[in-house]
Amino acid sequence: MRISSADVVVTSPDRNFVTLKITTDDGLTGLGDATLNGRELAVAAYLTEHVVPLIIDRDPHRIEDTWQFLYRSAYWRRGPVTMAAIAAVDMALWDIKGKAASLPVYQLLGGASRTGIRAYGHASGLDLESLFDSIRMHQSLGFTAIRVQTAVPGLRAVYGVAASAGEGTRYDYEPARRQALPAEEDWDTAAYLRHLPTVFDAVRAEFGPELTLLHDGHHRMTPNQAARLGRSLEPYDLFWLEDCTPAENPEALRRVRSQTTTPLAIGEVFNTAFDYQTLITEQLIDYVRSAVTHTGGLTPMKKLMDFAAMYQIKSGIHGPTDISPVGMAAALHLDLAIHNFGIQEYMPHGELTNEVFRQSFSFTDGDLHPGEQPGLGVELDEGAAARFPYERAYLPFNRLLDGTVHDW
Ligand code: KDG
Ligand code: MG
Repeated sequence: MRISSADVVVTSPDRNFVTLKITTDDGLTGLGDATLNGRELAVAAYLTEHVVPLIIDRDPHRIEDTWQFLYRSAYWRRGPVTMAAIAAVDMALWDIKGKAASLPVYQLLGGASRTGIRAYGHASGLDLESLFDSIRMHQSLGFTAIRVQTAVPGLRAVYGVAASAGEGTRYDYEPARRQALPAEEDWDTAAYLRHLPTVFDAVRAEFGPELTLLHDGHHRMTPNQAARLGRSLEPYDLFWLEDCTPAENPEALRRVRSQTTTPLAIGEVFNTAFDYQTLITEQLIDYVRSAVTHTGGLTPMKKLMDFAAMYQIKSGIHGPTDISPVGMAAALHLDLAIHNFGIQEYMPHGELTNEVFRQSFSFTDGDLHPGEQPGLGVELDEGAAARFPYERAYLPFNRLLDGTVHDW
């Protein structure tokens, strides 16, 4: 079997997605997700101009060799654009291998280690009332684990919080924000550190001790601030505190770790196992947050999770709406197969996205399952995709109250 063509499809049903479709001379097709939110066309061009010519006529079964070839032969290693492009090829080849073997990809990764994949959803609120409504809405959908993000008094627009309670209590990382320039949000760490523990206190009082709660700090704190927050949240028994400090500096987590027992998760902006080396070997984190889409695909993610397993570190694979259904399906096959699964993030996609990407994964009673279709179990409706042309969109950015640009 040989790869006969590879096409890059850019489509914007509810938001922008970049998908690689590989076709073999046997007529099998495989899909890979290459979506890099806010920089989509950079990956599309990298694939079309530099990667597609390299994979035509290769044997699609040689996944490891193709991965090493694309990673090492570029000379310029790592980076989100490169690794998203390699991930798309890798996912598409696993999809093809599964179809050729008539097996779902999780079977090729070792088979199921569990019956379902526990997922967490995103609740948010402008005040306690709307936050409680949002948590109840997620519980009614079946979620047993819920991320809690809240507005902060005095701040206009905050990461992770739906702009108004009437908006369906859903915050999205664009598409609502499709506009010429990035939207500006504002930030004040001191106000946040004062407010957040009071919100978790109220949530625990309302929902009791058993509901699994998570929180995302989205890279905004210094190590000292993060240590203080971790300590002040200890009474509320979080499943994890995510991205408490900016991810570029793994050493920052030594300080945080030594000061608090609140579990730590990091890695959604990482793109190789090397980014985790210190964090894993020094056991500075509890959960690996990488996306299969941004970390070079299933091949390196399986290795990364096996490495993490040696240090009792578990998975918490990134799954917001900017991961396409193809990237999501890849995550679910891995989640089902690995021993050290922790939890899976799940933000259901919109209706238009589900029209373009026909999926076979399911969500029942709080658990996801990738389904039993051969391969990844997602098919692209190219006719539907063509109805939604790319629209430039940016992620928001943050300014402190004095106007200084801050981490978003
Ligand atoms: O594109 C950026 C989003 O994927 C990111 O902000 C979402 O932090 C995020 C999360 O935890 O899902
Ligand atoms: Mg996050």
